Amino acid sequence: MITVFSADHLLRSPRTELYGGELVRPHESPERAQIVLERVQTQRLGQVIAPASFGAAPLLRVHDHEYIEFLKQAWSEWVAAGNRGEAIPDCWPARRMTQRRPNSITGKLGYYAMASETSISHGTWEAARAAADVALTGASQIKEGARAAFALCRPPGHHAAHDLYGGYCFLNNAAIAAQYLRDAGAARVAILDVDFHHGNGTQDIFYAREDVLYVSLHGDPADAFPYFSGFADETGTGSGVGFTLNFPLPVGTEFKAWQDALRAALVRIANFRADALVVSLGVDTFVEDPISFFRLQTADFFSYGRMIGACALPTLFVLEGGYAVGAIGVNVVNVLAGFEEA
Ligand code: Q9C
Ligand code: ZN
Repeated sequence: MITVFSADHLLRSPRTELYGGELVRPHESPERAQIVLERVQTQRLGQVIAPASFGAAPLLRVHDHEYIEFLKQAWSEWVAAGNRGEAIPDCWPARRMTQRRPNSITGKLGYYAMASETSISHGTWEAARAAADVALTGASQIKEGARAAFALCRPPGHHAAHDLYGGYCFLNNAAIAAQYLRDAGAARVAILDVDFHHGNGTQDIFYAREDVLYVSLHGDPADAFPYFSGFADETGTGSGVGFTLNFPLPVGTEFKAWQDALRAALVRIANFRADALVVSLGVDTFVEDPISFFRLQTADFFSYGRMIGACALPTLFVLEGGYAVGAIGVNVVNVLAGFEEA
């Protein structure tokens, strides 16, 4: 399958992540993408192409206009305000407070952030925009009839909601791609999210819709980030009821139990009769992942790639998380190779 990759991901290179009460070197690092790219090349998965530029329109199909303007301006406003570190929110519109948008950049960070680990730094917007173009270029391959494509996106996207960033995400690459496929004529698009974390952003964007099915397997939010989204009783709203399906799974989940949930997820996707499938592909389900608590082994990624391939749907893979950097390339490409073998 074709891989879409942009070296502009390198523009996203913050120095800090707020973690355990310290500012540490970010888990979501540039070397992640470089290692996945190298593995794609050494395993000869297929051609690697650069993205085309799709402009603002497909971003605005999914995200709020003022939110996009905020992302574009945030770093320069932060610097202009005289701050010396990276941009981190420290105040939120919490329960019973107003939801009015502040003027000050510090206020705006709190207004638009769903978490504070994700520092905004020089180049963040440019890298996020490039990642969305990578996903859109992958989607355009599907539109042109490819069986599959791999969007090697960085930064990731599934925590980014209509007007929220956080969880290392700014633009929801998978959601932007799914909406693009709808606009290109696919009547129904399914999104399968196998990242360890619940894709609160993707769920949010499609929560009231029956034309885009969102199905996710993830660490139980009672115990795992994003904590406030991803419970089994979140099933959609309005005409979207029944078109969100969450499988929260406990601490220490092994492949056998994870695979049972995947089987159930794939049954729902088959019944939905999707015209295309978008996979939010995070490999932070790996046993050695430093911030997660599932126990998948390297060979398991190949096995479940084959299960996804057996669905026989045009499939766009969009890279999300995975922080065991030494294994990220092998695990990601195992999913893709398993898919191709099905
Ligand atoms: N103690 C993605 O995988 N912090 N984002 C978790 C764990 C945020 C993960 C802290 C993790 C975000 C795309
Ligand atoms: Zn994740």
